[in-house]
Amino acid sequence: MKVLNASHEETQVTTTKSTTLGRCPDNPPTLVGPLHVEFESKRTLDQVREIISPRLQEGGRYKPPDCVSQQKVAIIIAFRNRHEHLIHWLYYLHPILIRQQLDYTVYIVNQDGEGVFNRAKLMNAGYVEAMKQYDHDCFVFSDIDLVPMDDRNLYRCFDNPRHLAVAMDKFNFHLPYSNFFGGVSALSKRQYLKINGFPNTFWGWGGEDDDIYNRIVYRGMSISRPNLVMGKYKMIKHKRDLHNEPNPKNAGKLSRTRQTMDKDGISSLKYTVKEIKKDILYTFITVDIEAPLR
Ligand code: UD2
Ligand code: MN
Repeated sequence: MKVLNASHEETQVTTTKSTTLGRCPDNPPTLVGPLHVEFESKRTLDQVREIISPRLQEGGRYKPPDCVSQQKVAIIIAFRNRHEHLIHWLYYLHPILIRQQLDYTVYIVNQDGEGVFNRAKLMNAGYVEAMKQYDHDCFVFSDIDLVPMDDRNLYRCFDNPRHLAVAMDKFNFHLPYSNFFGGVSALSKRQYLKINGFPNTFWGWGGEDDDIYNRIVYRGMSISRPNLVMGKYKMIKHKRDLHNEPNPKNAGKLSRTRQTMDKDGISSLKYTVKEIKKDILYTFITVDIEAPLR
């Protein structure tokens, strides 16, 4: 047998290393459990960049260096004019998601213009745009103002659609009602397509989360949830935003989800991408979703 020269040896070593990477374990070993969460006003985006960016790839992407993740997760956040909340979210979530050993990317889906806000339609646009960037098979849909207080609450997909934000401080760390599906949820690509995605027609505040819940039940799936200890969340205190008033029409639509869900969803989605910016901490996608002015 020939003795290998130095460079050949090096190639051998890297090849062996990349082929022997095992699957990441079901229970990530580096989790710490309950977390202290405090929304300090002096935090800046540059500080967060300095702390977190050495571990990330452009666009807010991470892959564990020592194992192969079982899912490729897209974190999708509906957004407009909440830059301070974005700082806190990134500060807390990146380290948590890294400890969870996820292969993940953060997508901030920014609604262009001054029209009425539409959380669910933005999430649909986020799904389509994320799929153009990477072969994601799991989607975590989150509010920008919700930070988990326990890193055992895993941001990945389960056998059924998962509701993660089960115990928020603003609801006294309980589910406000048993069908509640708001805040943070996770659906695999298969689960998301099975319900034709989210509704596009819930303009303004309220109802879209209940419509999604209905879709899941009507397609014969159930809801998976963490317990009330691991599912604790802190919401950044805020007032209702401009152009996101509670819409009284939304509640009325909920009795018709069964009839509307096949027509209103990912199958009927229309929007235009205005800009895609890749920051080291996130991919920022600005979309025109044809919002009516109020
Ligand atoms: C609740 C639900 C939320 C959704 C909403 C009804 C909780 C914690 N969350 O949120 O999931 O069902 O009711 O629509 O109970 N946003 C912006 N800019 C805006 C308006 C909204 O970025 O101008 C985004 C942002 O990610 C925000 C989310 O939409 O967190 C939900 O809006 P919200 O925080 O005003 O509503 P909230 O807390 O009542
Ligand atoms: Mn909120």
